[in-house]
Amino acid sequence: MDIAFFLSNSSAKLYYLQAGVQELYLPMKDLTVALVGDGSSGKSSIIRTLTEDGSFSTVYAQTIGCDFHERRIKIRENLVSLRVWDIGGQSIHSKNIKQYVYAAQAIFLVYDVTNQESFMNLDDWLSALMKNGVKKENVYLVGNKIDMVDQRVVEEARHRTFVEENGLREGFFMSAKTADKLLVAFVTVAGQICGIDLTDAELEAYSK
Ligand code: G3D
Ligand code: MG
Repeated sequence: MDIAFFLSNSSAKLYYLQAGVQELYLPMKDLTVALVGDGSSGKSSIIRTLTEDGSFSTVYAQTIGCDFHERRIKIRENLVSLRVWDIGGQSIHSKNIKQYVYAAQAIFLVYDVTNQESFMNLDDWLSALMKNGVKKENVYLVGNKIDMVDQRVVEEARHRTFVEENGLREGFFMSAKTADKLLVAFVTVAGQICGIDLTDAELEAYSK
């Protein structure tokens, strides 16, 4: 079975199971986000936190060897089907990377702000993404584990310089452990994909 058909079909079924009657009439937009970055930077934890409220599904896509997750977010009068891919333990050189990033409108390039090496390896991750046809303007830098204030070794200024020098779309900080600033990052990207310019006050409502 074609993977795209399988995913969209299973997504539709879940939608009807989970959505309230009112939501059935909202326009639905799809947003696919792929998480990449060093092992232990917190990719799986980010997804776990994102889906903690249970409004969620997980499908293991055997064909490309990574997990597919989904969460619906209501943004103004739009319902966004947020589909998140977890690369699992695959390495930067994996042949599967191409299939994995292929369908994504947004790539979250994740590093751990307490781990210098995970930041140094961003160049390699970015080249791997470019080699696989990803556009830099679709890449968002994510500095995770900001709750570990005392162990932090990558300062905000270096994060911002990396975003600017590499022409990435935007940078986010978050903590998968405390959920601080996590949902708002996904909502920001969802707003951009939907062409909705969310105000600071609206974004604040999604901040923790
Ligand atoms: P990965 O999927 O990128 O490989 P994981 O990373 O999500 O498996 O996380 C690796 C370890 O970092 C886990 O700890 C996890 O609990 C921890 N972690 C992830 N995000 C955060 C965060 O925001 N803050 C803190 N303090 N820890 C985080 P273990 O001990 O299970 O290996
Ligand atoms: Mg993982």
